[in-house]
Amino acid sequence: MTTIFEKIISGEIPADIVYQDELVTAFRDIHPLAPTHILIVPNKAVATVNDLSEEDAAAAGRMLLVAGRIAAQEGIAESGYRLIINCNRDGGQEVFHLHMHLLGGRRMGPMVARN
Ligand code: DGP
Repeated sequence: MTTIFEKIISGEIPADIVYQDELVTAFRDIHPLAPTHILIVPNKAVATVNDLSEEDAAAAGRMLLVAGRIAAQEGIAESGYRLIINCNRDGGQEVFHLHMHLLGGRRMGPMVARN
């Protein structure tokens, strides 16, 4: 099933793209939860972390490298930031195209809400 992120990667629908290469694309979240809230996604449509295979290792690694580079560009590398990947229902995943949230520009608070 095609997700909105595939259309962003291909340029079919607009997004504030901050980085793109042959493996990954990064764009600003439409509903930012912090001054910097960027999504980093593999260009290949992988639904969740559960669906990653060995052939996706380069893209998965690139997501992490790009996160650090973008954090530096955004001026939050030293102050710090949080990287989040939600998976399926309990993780709170809404869009089923693997994505890493890069959040920063303010204190992020507790890692997860206590129930
Ligand atoms: P998650 O809950 O981890 O699946 O997060 C999905 C994120 O995707 C959520 O923070 C909002 C963002 N999002 C959903 N639709 C769009 C869109 O069309 N454009 C952009 N830029 N972000 C979107």
